[in-house]
Amino acid sequence: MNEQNRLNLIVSHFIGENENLSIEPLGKGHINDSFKVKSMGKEYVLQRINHHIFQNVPELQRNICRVTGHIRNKLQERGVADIDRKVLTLVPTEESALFLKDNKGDYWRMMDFIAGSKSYDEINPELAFRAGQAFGEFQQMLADLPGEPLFETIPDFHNMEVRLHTFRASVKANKAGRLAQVADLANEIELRADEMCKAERMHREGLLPKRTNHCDTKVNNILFDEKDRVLCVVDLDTVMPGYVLSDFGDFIRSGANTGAEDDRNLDNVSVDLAIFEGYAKGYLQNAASFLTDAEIGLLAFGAKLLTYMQTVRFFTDYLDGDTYYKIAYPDHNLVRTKAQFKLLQSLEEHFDEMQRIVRKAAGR
Ligand code: GN1
Ligand code: MG
Repeated sequence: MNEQNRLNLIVSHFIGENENLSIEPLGKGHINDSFKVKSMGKEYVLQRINHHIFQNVPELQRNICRVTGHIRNKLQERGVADIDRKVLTLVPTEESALFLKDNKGDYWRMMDFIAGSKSYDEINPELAFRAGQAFGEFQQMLADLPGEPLFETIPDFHNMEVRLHTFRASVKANKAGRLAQVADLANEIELRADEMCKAERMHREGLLPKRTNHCDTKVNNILFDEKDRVLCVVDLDTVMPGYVLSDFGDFIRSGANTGAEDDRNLDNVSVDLAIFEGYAKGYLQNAASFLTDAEIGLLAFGAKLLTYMQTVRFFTDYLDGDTYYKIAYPDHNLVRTKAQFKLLQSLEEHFDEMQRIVRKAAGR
């Protein structure tokens, strides 16, 4: 069976047999494969879930179902209009399952495509402000999620101590034989390791709580409408308990970079403080009411932490021989590592300014 027929067949398990189906690749995610499906005037997103990374797909999908159900209820209570564009809607299979496992062992899910939506890889300060409001509100809405804590879809996902442990094991194993040319960079990672494990230490001392976080607040995981108003937060695979530093820091890492995540030209890469300020103001407008002083005091550090963590993650994958992230060319993970490290250096340079911006936006 060719790939197109295979996709058609998979889609039919969710929405039935269909003559006039169009299925096209969608988006730039590094992990799952996404497709836009059009059928009888309706649009959907079909995704092949990377089950090597998300190893418990039933629990993953149950998380998403709980999260979207809870948000939907909140929006209904508030009398919000146009709810179907403000929260994701999963499409079950014809057997009412939240995913399909095919005969090749691949896992699939479908959801409604949010009509008239778009995302950005680069934004301006005003849109960063709106994205900040949206992620602050997202955390706020999930603060009273009933029932047991969400399942950790990737154990220790944003645990810096564990990430460093894995990194060191990869350095030691040097599986792809790539270490010699990047030894200086490995040294730079070690120089910062102790500082970057601060959040884990503070958590153990009871000084930093875990809350329900999105854990992938990449700038392109927020959808805007035709007038650039925020519609919806997407990519809910990693919603789980974590530190708010994650949701603050990962947006800065991805949205407040004057260059690209994988820029070869390091001169392009630096922190854009106007975007930093926009996001901080928007986020704190909604989150200042529930954040502790300690959390607010750590937000700027969160930007460094998530950028450092991403440097370590790309670096680890490069040393392992590219087994985790999709790559477009052989040294892609090294290019990403260097670009993230350059951003980290810029964040370090501007740290005092970032602290001032956060303090002013929080009003404390
Ligand atoms: C991955 O799926 P995507 O591209 O939104 C990764 C994030 C990284 C990001 C780096 C499950 O996100 O944690 O920050 O790449 N997702 C997972 O761009 O590892
Ligand atoms: Mg993602």
